[in-house]
Amino acid sequence: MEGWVDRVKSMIWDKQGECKNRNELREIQLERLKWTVDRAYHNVPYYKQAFDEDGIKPEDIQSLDDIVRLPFTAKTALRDNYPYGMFASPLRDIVRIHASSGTTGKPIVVGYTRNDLENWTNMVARIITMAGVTSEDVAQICFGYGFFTGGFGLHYGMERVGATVVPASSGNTQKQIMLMQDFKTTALVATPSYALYMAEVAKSMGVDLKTLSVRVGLFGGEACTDNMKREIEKLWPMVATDNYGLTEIMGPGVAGECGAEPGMHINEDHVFVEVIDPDTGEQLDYGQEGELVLTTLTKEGIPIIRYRTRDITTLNPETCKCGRTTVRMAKTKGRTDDMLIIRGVNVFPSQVEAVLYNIEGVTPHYQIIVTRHNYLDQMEIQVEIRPEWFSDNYRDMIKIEEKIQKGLHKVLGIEAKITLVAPGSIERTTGKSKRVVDNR
Ligand code: DLL
Repeated sequence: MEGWVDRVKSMIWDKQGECKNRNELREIQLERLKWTVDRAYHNVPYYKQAFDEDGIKPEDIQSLDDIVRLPFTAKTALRDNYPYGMFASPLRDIVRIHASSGTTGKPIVVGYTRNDLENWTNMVARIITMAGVTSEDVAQICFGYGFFTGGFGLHYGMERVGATVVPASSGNTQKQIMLMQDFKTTALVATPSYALYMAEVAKSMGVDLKTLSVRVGLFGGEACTDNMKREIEKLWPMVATDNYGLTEIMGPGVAGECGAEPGMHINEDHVFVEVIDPDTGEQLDYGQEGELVLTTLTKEGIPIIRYRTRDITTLNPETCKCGRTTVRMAKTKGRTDDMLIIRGVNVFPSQVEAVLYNIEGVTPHYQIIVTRHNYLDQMEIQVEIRPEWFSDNYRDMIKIEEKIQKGLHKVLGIEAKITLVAPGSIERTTGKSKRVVDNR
């Protein structure tokens, strides 16, 4: 154990940045916060108007606690100011654009200056090192390259660490498996649901995953729950690590797991972190569950103040065994906008998932379908049965359905219709999975 902790401690990309004394870190944060606020106020008309409406001036920020006086930024601000309205730098200084499509309307657009790209690359390099990847690794990046920040973000971080990058992008799954065999890939970068799908495809190709060289997975872009992690580690010969980020703030590189203790270290010298009560907007203490709110501290292209991520988590400020002093965020419970209200009960897809994972015979592939009949919400959960459990015996199937129903009732206190579906019938994704279809 001691040897292992020493090994983890030696895997720090930027000791100065990641293991700072917290008082020193707070001083740097304050200086950077003042710079950010000033930049936003004087260069982004949206922020000038928002500050003026609240009667606040950049000079009012004299301590980190003053941040609560600043207005929140919501996704709509970026959407309403499409495409360049939130930029604080002239386009001639912007060297890269990324965007997040969302489901409706115009995408949100973000721009990076050269310095932003440099910082981003270092932030991702830290997370990659935390996960245990080094210049000895061959990293296959199966995130989409393009507007999505996943592909390019991990790509540049991996290069900085010195890993051999295989920019495979997403899709063409059989070829991905072939590349992994031939290139002796040791690090897989993907969404966790894509790793599960890849395992199925490998099986159908007759490839035994245990014969591959993949030893570590860097998963992000969507939740990698503890259950998903266990399932992936059962199927693949790898340790699955989680990392978190979002386009509005930067992309991947906001936070990542070191493996020494639970939680994802937040790159706090670049991002100021708060958790708030999503209903009242009040800042919560460490350890209390609420919505993650992030403020960029070094971004030139598009500074963002108090961004409401909608992701639900808790923060832990204790120094980690790995030696890093940065605050850790817990795996997210879900998004406030993913939360379903079914007949008044709050339901997160992650709660449904946790029940399913504990029932023998079902797969992690499921979808929640919500409808409304006679003013009453109905929740149906379609879940795939494992091929070896798939049977014509009606009774066997009913037994599994009842088990799921009971499990859900225990956790959520509501009734759901369970529909077992044939193996392979729920749509697979090479990117982020879609768990909920709300037809209300
Ligand atoms: O998903 C950035 C990213 C790419 C992070 C690759 C990590 C790896 P967006 O497409 O803007 O950006 O989506 C951001 O995805 O607010 C969360 O709801 C969710 N998300 C991202 N990573 C995680 C994670 C990228 N590790 C939104 N756990 C965020 C849970 C995650 N949710």
